[in-house]
Amino acid sequence: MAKRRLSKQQQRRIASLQKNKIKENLQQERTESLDEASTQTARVISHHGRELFAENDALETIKCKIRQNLGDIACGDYVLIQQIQETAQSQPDEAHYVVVAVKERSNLLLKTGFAGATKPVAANIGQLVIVTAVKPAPNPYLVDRYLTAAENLPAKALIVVNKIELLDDDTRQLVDGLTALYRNIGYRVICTSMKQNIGLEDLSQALSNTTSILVGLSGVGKSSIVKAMLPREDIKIAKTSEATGEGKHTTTVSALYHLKDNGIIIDSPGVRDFTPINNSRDEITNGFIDVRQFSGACKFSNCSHKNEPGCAMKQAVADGHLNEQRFNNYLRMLDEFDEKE
Ligand SMILES: Nc1nc2c(ncn2[C@@H]2O[C@H](COP(=O)(O)OP(=O)(O)OP(=O)(O)O)[C@@H](O)[C@H]2O)c(=O)[nH]1
Ligand SMILES: [Mg+2]
Ligand SMILES: [Zn+2]
Repeated sequence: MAKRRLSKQQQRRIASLQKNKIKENLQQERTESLDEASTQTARVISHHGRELFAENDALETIKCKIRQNLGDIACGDYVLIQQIQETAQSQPDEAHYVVVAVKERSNLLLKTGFAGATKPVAANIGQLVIVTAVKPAPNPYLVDRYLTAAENLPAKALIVVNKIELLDDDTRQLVDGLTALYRNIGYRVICTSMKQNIGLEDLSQALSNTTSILVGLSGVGKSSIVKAMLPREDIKIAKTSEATGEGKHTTTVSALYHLKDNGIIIDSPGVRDFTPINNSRDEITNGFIDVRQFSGACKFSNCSHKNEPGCAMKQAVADGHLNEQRFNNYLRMLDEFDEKE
């Protein structure tokens, strides 16, 4: 995991090197003629520095060390693991398996870590569940940034508004507006309360038959959702600050759980902020499902959608076919991208 700031070009180079590394590892896996009997595929359920827990086809949890130079490994990755020969010095609680390769992934959710470094959050994701709450209050720009990440993974997106029993006159307008906006552009929004068991059936059905990851601010109730679905699991939940409603960053590593109806859910640590890793302006456009349908329709092919005549997007806003807040968030994300490049 690089701790220094990387340019876009470096990031792309690293991504391509990592791809080659995966290929090499798979090649190695073929040529090294590993002991077939002791080698198996498993899925990473949590990852702690130089060790991880993986789960095999029989749903046994296996503690593993990680062979060096495998590149990023994330919760949700499929890995090839091999049994280690026990020696007289082996400790009873020591890992008896080693990860020897990371299988090719369908996608990898990254976030911007400290000082601009990228950090893997989870791999092989079918659905991004963007969890918001009445308290701490939802931030539409954060939701839009998560939605661009979902569109570009690509993965389905689902928006949850939790703690709905706390709605009062002050918050109702914001929450109703948000719910109507995202439903209008085609996203599913489920309002829930883990305190009062509201929306659990809808949520449970929306989480079936795919791997979902719960993302959002600290304290919105991501772990509480997993706990409500799996009451017997030992999942840490902490009180939010009375003053600000902010969470205390209780969950520190992503972890994967099995739900009914073939649902798999990954609980992830809450964020203060999330910046998707966009590699081009086109990716940002692709991230806005309502905006992208007007792309290519502007008079000038290099339209900045700001002052040019014949801008199809601005026209769509004027005609009420495109939500102004979404359009402004789109322009804001483009500006932030240009500043970074
Ligand atoms: N009032 C109310 N509180 C809730 C609800 N769901 C969760 N909470 C509370 O919100 C607080 C934070 O819940 P967590 O589940 O730890 O939040 P989180 O999103 O996992 O937080 P991080 O792990 O820090 O990212 C806890 O005190 C929960 O009891 C709800 O529906 N209503
Ligand atoms: Mg949590
Ligand atoms: Zn335009």
